[in-house]
Amino acid sequence: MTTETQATAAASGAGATARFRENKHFAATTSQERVSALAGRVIKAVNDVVLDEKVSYDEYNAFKAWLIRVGEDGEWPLFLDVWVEHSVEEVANSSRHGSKGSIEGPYYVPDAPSLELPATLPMRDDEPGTPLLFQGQVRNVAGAPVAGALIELWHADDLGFYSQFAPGIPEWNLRGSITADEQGNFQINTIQPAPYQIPTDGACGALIAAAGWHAWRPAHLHLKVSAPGHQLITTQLYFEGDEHVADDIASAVKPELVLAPTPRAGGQGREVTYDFVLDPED
Ligand code: MBD
Ligand code: FE
Repeated sequence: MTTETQATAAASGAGATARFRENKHFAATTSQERVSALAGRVIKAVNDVVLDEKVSYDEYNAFKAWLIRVGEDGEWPLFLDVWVEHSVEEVANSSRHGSKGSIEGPYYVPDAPSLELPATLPMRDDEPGTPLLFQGQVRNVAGAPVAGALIELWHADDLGFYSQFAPGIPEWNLRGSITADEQGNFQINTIQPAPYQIPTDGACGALIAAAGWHAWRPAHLHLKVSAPGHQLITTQLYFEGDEHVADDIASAVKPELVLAPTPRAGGQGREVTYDFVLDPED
């Protein structure tokens, strides 16, 4: 039987690689000058490390073998999103005045099912985990409600696995598209996700083990919030008290993004309110 606990790096990596190829359209407009400048700097940075650290042939060959394995395991999306995307996000969102963004990571899937308010994310009858009511309002930078904003929410389950990237989970489990009401308000019922561990059996896990690093991201909700006339924001929200909030391997936590849920009034589980502020389109 296929279960979540048999998720492998190669399977989730292959899924993330295939997804990326399907979804992404990148600018074919990068000029020769820009390619030369960026590629030249990356190559020089690597050469500088070789010379400064007096890298041996054994180390060079281990590096070459590891790079080959990253591709074989489908882990280029994972590697890049864990160790590089945070600085790209910092550049992209540096002039925003509204809510803080964070990295998208490798496990977004567009067109998740549309849910009515109050929403409940698709989940199994016996979905493990603490129930969480996530609610709030979407506003613009002037403080006015943004009617009908679209909130896309996706997150890992109580074992830290994502639907469509680990076996044995229903297709849209813990993924949904929610339209806020006329006042920008939304209410979404879900479960609290578990911390996420980088797969230990792939190339990224091998690097982490060889370097003696830890392999954890704090538990997180992934979100994309958008509305006509406003800039889409991609972000993540974390949970106070999670030991990895202070040392996320993907360097994607910001203090403004840490939630402090409270026991749910008159109900099970916990609840938390978080308001999004969208920047106008430029
Ligand atoms: C994740 O769940 C994630 O959000 C990122 C950024 C990288 C790896 C796994
Ligand atoms: Fe994630």
